[in-house]
Amino acid sequence: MKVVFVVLAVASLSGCGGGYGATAPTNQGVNTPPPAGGISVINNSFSPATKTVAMGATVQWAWNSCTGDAYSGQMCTSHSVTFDDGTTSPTQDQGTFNRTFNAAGTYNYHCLVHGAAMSGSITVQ
Ligand SMILES: [Cu+2]
Repeated sequence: MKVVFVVLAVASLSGCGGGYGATAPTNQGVNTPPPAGGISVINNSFSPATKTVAMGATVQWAWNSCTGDAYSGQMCTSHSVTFDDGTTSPTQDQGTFNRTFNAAGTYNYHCLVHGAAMSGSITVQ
């Protein structure tokens, strides 16, 4: 028993020394915090859901829809930012999307995957 224990301990030590991330899951997700004034895409809502910006402003949505960790595995849920006027982000489970607003008005959007239950609006003044 003692010999087996020592062998296992050495094996796990060499595993740690084999290079950081060498055994990490390949589908590890990446959450992206939104920049100041940006909007977080979470499960299953936009935060903040309503926002007012000045004409000419660029708004960034950042996907934060991955849960879990590197040990148990991460689950990343797909969402989109799809405006009523047809402008849309890809349906994606991580990353960002930017839109610049050059005309005043209210721009309603929702997630193609989750429908009206996951919606928001940008008011441009
Ligand atoms: Cu969604």
